[in-house]
Amino acid sequence: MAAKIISGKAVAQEIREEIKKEVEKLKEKYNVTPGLVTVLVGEDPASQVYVGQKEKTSKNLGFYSERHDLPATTSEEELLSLIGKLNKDPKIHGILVQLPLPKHINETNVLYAIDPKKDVDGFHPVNVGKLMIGEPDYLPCTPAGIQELLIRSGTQIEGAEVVVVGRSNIVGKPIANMLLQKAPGANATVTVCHTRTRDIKFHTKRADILIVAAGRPKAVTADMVKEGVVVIDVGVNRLETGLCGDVDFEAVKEKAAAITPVPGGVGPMTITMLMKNTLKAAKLLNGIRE
Ligand code: L34
Repeated sequence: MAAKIISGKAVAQEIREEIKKEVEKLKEKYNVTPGLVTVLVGEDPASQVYVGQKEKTSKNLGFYSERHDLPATTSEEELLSLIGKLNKDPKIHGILVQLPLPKHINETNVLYAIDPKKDVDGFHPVNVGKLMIGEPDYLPCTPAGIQELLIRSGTQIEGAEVVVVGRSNIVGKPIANMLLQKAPGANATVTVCHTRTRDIKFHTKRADILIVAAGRPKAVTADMVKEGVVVIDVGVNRLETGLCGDVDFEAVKEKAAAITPVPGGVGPMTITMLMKNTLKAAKLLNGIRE
């Protein structure tokens, strides 16, 4: 039996409609317009695509939107100084500095510099810590998108065996943490595999839910999954033949109960969760509680 395809694109659209209505209400009732600034350093083509989508989506939702494209030669000091200004700008509720940054800039310093209240990526150590103890303000966008996809596709998360492949700070570590919380849409048993895992297949074969953020095409093949698994493919690999994920989609979909495609899976959800966080930031910074 072939899998149900979980369309991140469709779910993202549904959530964007919800956000749009809330933005209108915020404007009418409180005269507040959510403001998002994107900062891109350098000319990485993939980053340009993602930042472009973030800017476009924020405009479509009626946000105030600002974009700073800085040359690859920008110094860390210059970037930190820009962030300092954005931290103080009352029009701006969310600050997004697209990663990766050029090698001469220390990423940790930059993430520390963003006001945690405006950290709509959820990457500041304060927000990472709050997530860890189950008191998050801002969930990181890709993991939040994954959880939302699981919930809205009707996947049983509670008590499930979740296996995460990849341990990055952006995806693997936070999604593992989120799904093991004692909370609705979580309460799973979570295993995290990585490059030093002795026998990956041993773990992936046991998964009810398999989340793959390995950064490598066909990191997960059909022999590595059990019948009826739900597969979330977080990978975005640019091959000569086009975009593909980290999962051998064609073969795995014959065994899975449900699977996300690439493109049109997790990617659009990442963008949408950024919008959701920016809306939340606009409320938090203005003391609006609804
Ligand atoms: N600060 N840096 C920061 N925040 C983030 O949340 C990100 N990420 C990751 C890279 N750096 C970041 C993103 O935005 C990855 N990422 C991201 C965002 C969107 C998409 C993929 C990755 C996306 O929309 N993908 C489309 C295909 C787009 C294309 O044609 O390339 C998809 O349908 O999967």
